[in-house]
Amino acid sequence: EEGVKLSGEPAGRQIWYFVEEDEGEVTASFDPSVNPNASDRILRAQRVAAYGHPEEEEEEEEEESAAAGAKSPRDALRRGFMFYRMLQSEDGHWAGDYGGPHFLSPGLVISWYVTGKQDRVLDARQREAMMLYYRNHQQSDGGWGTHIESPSTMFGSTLTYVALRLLGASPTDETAKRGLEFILKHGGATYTSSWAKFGLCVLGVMDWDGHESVPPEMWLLPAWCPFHPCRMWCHARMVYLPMSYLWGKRWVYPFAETDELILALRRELYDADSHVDYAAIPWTKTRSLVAPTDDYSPVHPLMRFAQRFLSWYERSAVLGPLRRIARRRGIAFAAQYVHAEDLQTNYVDIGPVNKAWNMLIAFDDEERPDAADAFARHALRVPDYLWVAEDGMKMQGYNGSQCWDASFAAQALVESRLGDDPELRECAVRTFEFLEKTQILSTETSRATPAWDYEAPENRERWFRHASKGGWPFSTSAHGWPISDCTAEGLKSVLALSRLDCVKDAALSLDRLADAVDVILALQNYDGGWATYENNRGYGWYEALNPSEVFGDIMIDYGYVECSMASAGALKRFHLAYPTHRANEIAKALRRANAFIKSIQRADGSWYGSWGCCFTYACWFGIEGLVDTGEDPYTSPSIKRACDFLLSEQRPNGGWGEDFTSCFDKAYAADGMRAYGDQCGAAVVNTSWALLGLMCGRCADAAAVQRGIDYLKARQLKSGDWPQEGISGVFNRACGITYTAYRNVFPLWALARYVNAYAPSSSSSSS
Ligand code: LAN
Repeated sequence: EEGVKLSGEPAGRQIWYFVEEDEGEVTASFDPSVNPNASDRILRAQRVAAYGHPEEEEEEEEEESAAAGAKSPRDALRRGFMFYRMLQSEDGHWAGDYGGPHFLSPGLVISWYVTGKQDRVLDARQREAMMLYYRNHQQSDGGWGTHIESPSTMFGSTLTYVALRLLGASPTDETAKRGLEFILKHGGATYTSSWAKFGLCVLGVMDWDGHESVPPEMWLLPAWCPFHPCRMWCHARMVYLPMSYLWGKRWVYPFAETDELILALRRELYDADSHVDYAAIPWTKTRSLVAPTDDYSPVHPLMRFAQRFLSWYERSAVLGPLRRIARRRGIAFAAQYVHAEDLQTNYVDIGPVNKAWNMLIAFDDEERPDAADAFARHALRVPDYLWVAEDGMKMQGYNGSQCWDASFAAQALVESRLGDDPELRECAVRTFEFLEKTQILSTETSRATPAWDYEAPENRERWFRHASKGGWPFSTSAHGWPISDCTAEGLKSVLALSRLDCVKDAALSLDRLADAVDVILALQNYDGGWATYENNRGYGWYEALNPSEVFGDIMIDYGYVECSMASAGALKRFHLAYPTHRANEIAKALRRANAFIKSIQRADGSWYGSWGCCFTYACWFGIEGLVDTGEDPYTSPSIKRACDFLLSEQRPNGGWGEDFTSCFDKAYAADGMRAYGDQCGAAVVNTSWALLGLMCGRCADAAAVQRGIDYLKARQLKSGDWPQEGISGVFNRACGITYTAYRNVFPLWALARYVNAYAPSSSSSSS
């Protein structure tokens, strides 16, 4: 874009460009019934080719694998790293598919459509590849799920159908026809869930009367008020923010009344025979409708009451003049807040949902200081969210998982003791360089947002932000929102890498490490646990006000076993390296963390995983968290119970497997992975988590651990890669999300731990 530049991007930006020769690589032959998880074949093939993987080596490998039975864990480990290093980008991060949810790209498509279908937002190639993705993921009942492994929901289906039509599919198109059949069979679009209704209202295919109130006045409440949205979990807050602006204005696509496609959708979405008169639909009565397929968190009676109160407030004549003034001021505040979020994140925005709506606001709001180029800047950041795999082009759940994945790769590499190996040294150095560049620095030195002083206390307070300086983000420093466990894993990683000879001299200064420690210590909650981005600011009863229907536990930032283990572990490792810095506070923090982690252990010895699938993930965090906070693995009853739980779930073939339904149902889905794992229902990622936990807990059943390790070896592909099985990430209880790096980093890490820490006999057998 002429004249418009994004501010500095030190590392990690992932963008797909169309190159003529690649045509045809994204194919319609993808079969979701075999496995809806694409395995990132396009990227991986390109990286391996770019690395110049020599043909001879392939042959050598063939020979080697002929003697597969003799392959030791150490060989599997080396082979795995030799493969994984080829996927590393020049700047040190590992790119990968972070897709999974089906409700994200339709928001972007709606935003593209209502802002005038500009190619700079989505060009023809991207639109075509998106259509292919929708076609590839249509299920046998004609619908689409909330995410790739979910049964069809109205949330996924309505949004995808509308996006498909906006991108050019005709109503007689086979995919569109079957999609619409699903929607109508489930009652028509009035039965879709609230976030989908929002998109339909913006587009002009649902009346705003069919949408519950999202009053922007809520931002004007005093901050002490328990209902002030600053207490919400930041992701919910940042979604309801642009929603409040657009709802407050009852923003509708300006050409809705004359656009043929919009008029056609109004006829299609509600009734099979087009008998329903769109104008005659009793919208205020359809507001609260939702199909049973979508109703994961039924709206609580308290929220229903609040919604009725708000709709009375909306109609009240007496309150009219007051409401109009408050509305105007509320919208003005929301507009400024959206602008601040754009600046703080370099127009990336915290996530894909607010990205689409903030972009629309940048288009609409002519009063903001950057009005001249705000939309152009937003458009430049759209590709950051788009990813291409063999199933087509998708919008990712974030602008990538760069920092998170790199920190696991780093720790696995150090634990493997291969970091100084001549063949892996460069990989270690690059990983360190990436992590160094990705730490969020002070405003003056930040390479992310030089123009915006987000660290200034007045800005932080005004926009309800926690301190950023010293933190690490999940993706890139341009994104800039630090997270407790990303900061912690970042800190653990740079500390670990700094022990390598090849990194030692570049190690970070104590100042920078101490800044990270400050961020982590400040994020510990009164109960001793750590939440995700911020301290716990709200109350448990807030959940009764969750209006989303499809998601659970989104209203406040809770304490999680994952964030708590990571944060405590980082403090512990920092303390070992710098025993005098904030020593008393760290000791106290670790004691409180220990009590918190124990307090959330379940009766069966397990922990529930909120961000990975599921109990195997959380048990690893739980056990490691207890060990890091001082528990002796040989004597701790809590650790023994956790190990016993894991052992009781081991499959006969030595592996472990559970899938997304564990998270959804909050009960171990022992048969889950049968669909996309192996025939016994085991899978490499779950197996690795279970093994990491068991080995950290010094599990006495060495034979069980050995069988798990044999399983990982047996599942390794000749190339050194592992197969892509079921979806391994999750959020908000009800949505799966893809982590393509997990199938490499976790088996590698488990093998590394086995070889160097758990199985003394194999570690003595040379290197
Ligand atoms: C993420 C990704 C990272 C993840 C971990 C760091 C792994 C976790 O330990 C803490 C929670 C966090 C930060 C997390 C929270 C929820 C996110 C942001 C996501 C799963 C990525 C996408 C998701 C976001 C909410 C998706 C957009 C959808 C909405 C409902 C707003």
